[in-house]
Amino acid sequence: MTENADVTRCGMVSIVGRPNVGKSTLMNHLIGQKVSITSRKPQTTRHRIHGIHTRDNYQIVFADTPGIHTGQDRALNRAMNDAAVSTLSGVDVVCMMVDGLKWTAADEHVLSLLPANPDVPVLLIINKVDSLEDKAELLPHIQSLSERYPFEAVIPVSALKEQNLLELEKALVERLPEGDFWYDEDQLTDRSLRFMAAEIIREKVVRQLGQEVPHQVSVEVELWEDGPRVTDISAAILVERRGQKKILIGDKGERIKQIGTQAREDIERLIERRVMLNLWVKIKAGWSDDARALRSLGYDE
Ligand code: GDP
Ligand code: K
Ligand code: MG
Repeated sequence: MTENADVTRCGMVSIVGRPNVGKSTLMNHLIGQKVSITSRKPQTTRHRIHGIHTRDNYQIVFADTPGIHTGQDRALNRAMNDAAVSTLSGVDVVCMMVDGLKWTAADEHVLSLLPANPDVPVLLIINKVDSLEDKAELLPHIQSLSERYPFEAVIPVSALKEQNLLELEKALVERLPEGDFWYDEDQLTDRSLRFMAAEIIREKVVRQLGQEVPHQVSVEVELWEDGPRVTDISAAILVERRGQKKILIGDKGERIKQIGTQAREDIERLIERRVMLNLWVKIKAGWSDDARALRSLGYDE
């Protein structure tokens, strides 16, 4: 296989599975201890945390699902449901992880949450192969699970003993889209999420306007405040000219309102919190200081 050194790949991978199959262990061993320490802080469980694994020409962003580890109480099913469903959308690859040859009702439940007609690759990771008593049983097990769901690939690993992790990485990377890295190469986890929020807003601007406003549009998140119930975000959409600003705002602010609504919905999905999004349009060139808050978009309390 010849690799073009200039091509980079970057995308998001979510790993779903019942508690204790080894999801966190895999993240730790791929990314490093720092992420696991960070993600164990209780306050981080409110947000989706991303673990970032960067090599020369690829960056795998793992979507961690803290909600899936919430213990044995009656809320477990619901928590698993919520966490799994939220990480099944908007990612590039989905992995279901199981523990060796074990198959429980909770595994069955996770399997039932996988999309019937997946539009992204779904892989099966069979973890803890180091502790298998009878390795001959692995193949029939893989075959029977493959009959249950159209997994694109089945990859046996040991997260703890770091067995077959390179093959897993390879399987993930080849399914990621080509693109620039989202994060700095030395960043292990994403705490601010500002960059992705800005990208979401920019995406909505571009989608709303098509060719009318060329790509000089940039977005700057100016304020991000996590309140007890709502995250307050103010962002400036920076354009070159007064005419572009007018187009962006639209008739009676209709366009900027739509951009704000769409962006807010996506940001809420990303950070799993309610968001009050305040958008401004500013002219980059700087001769005008008439930027002002156009609308305050968000939930009515
Ligand atoms: P999670 O709940 O899915 O995040 O599971 P954890 O990562 O917390 O792992 C649960 C338990 O399984 C821990 O005691 C791990 O040490 C153990 N474990 C994880 N991966 C492996 C593995 O590859 N082999 C073995 N033998 N144990 C593992
Ligand atoms: K655990
Ligand atoms: Mg865990």
